[in-house]
Amino acid sequence: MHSRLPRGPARRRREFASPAILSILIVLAACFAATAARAQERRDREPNSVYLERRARLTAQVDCPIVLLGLTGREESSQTYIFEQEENFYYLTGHNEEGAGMVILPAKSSGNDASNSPREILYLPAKNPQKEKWNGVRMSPADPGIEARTGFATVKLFAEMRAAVENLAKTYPCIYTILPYEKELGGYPHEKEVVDWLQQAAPQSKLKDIRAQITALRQIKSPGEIAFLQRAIDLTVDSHLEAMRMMRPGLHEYEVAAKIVEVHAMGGSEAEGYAPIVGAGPNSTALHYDRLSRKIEDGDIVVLDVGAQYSGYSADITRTIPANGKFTPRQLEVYNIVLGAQNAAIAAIKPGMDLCQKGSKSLHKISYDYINSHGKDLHGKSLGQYYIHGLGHNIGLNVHDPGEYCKALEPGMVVTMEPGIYIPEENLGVRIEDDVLVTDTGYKLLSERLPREAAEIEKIMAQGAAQRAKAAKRGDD
Ligand SMILES: [Mn+2]
Repeated sequence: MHSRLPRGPARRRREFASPAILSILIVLAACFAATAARAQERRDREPNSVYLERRARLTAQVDCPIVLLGLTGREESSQTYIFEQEENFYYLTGHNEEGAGMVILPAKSSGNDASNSPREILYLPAKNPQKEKWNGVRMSPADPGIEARTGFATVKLFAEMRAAVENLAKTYPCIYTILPYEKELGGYPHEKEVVDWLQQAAPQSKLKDIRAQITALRQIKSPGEIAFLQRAIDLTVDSHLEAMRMMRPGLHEYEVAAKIVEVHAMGGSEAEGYAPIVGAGPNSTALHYDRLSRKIEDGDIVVLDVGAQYSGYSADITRTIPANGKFTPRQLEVYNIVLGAQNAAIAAIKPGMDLCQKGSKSLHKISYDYINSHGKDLHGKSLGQYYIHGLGHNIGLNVHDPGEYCKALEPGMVVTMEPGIYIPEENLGVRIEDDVLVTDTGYKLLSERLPREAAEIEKIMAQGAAQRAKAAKRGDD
């Protein structure tokens, strides 16, 4: 499950000043500069040739220029905001700094544009030594070797981008960009601002949406992306194992979450893919439980849904474990139904199957039918009604990467498999979630190292308890 919360539009930075507070602002200016958003330092990125090839695959599909803008870094005023590039822009450039833009021309020339005009231009902010004293060095068009660093044959000042778009509008009847997915608030504020900017620069051009073409590319992972995902998954497996070893009644949910984040960060993860979910007892039945405040009690079942981010890519793995190290008979019964449903769905993964809720290719239906035909609730009713979400989704630069649920799976896609049963009446929620690469003939379970069998989980928890007892005894000596 688990979503990265959308960046709050309500927290958009507003810039205004009245004369009365101007002097205060001047005094405080240094403080504001010091607390400006910092850019997320990603551990690694793919070679420039990979981003270049993605752009080439896009420009081969269009007959008009593609114009995209990255995020500005001013989307939020929160003190804890860390700049992360807009995902589609990052996917096509690997550029993770503020205030960039890009114009790429269609591969098939319309015949009107001068053949010697650059086909790809990256626009970057001018060098600002004053700002760099606070925030560190940023790339700029004047940097020696900037073309080789960015992988763009032409790199220009962002201030020149608008005139370039105005010129393109004289040659081409249309411009491709990412249109807001809903008319009013969708994609707010970034996508709406880009469209407003384009409409002002090129009022006569028809704007066309390039989102579907980029999404189609993003769904098939490159070898580099799979390596980053595997690293994120491995860190997340490590944190789950650590959580299993430390879990016991008396801990608070936030203590377990803190350990998970520590394991991720110490292993090189630059951020959490999403806010960690640790839900004990009744909280196990809330899909996106986010308070982390409960003191974990003897007899609780605990849902742990966490994912490290590595080089921009997020894992998404869930385990459900007994707080005291031993599943009750009822917890075990429901746990094994979810595990059986997950195993049935995973076994059926191959190209051609899909994540649609219905149909003969539906993996979801396989998991639902399993759950609905095993076990009962307290009233003798089937359990299908307690399986209240989809089976899985794509992961990638976003923990909920874009993708069509009813589109056939293809080799190179990486999806989650996460059936669940949530029975509030019994304070019993169980979700098991793993990350799977679709291959030519079937699948590869990327999170295989993390045990799913109840007995194996209990064994790891018992080892953790024994280690704690030993450490406590040493402390007594
Ligand atoms: Mn998920």
